[in-house]
Amino acid sequence: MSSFWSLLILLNFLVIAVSSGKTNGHCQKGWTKFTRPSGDWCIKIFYETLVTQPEAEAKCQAADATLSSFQNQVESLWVAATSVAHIYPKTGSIWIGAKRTKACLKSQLTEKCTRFNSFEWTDKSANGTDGFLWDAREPSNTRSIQDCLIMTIGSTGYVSGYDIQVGTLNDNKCDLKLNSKDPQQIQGFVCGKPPGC
Ligand SMILES: [Ca+2]
Repeated sequence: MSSFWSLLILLNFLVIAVSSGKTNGHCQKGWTKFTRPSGDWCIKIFYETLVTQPEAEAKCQAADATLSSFQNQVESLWVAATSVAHIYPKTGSIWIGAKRTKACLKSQLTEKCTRFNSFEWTDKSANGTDGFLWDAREPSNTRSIQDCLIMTIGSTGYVSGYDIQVGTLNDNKCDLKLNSKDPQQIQGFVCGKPPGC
């Protein structure tokens, strides 16, 4: 675990170094800048339990933002590291901006519906598939109702009771509400917006 934490601390410094460099626009205080092929993007994690995905999206929009997608694993690692440091020693999940594609509604993983086309980013900024770091058995689309996306958060490799690796993605139902004793309970959501908004 010590090397895990060292990596996360290093990554945080790296992101701070990158985000404090010269760029086109500035993110508001409390938002962290990432540079994407489509332009700069500001991300902030909000911590709140018992929010559904539509509620999280509405809360992001109230901050002139939207649920943030992941351009790549620098962004997803940063979200994993920052949120685990905030909720530790608790574990849980964070909503991110992605939806099951129309073509793969009701579908489990097949030759046609893969890890790279079963979901699409919704923040209108991220593109490609580098940000899809799935748990080994996800997206499972259990009971064919898992149309939204969470990242599993924790410091122990796997969240207790669930065989899901921390820092990886898992599809789940959009109105997911787990009680406070559930190790996978929603602990927050990631919002994103362009600089200057
Ligand atoms: Ca799942």
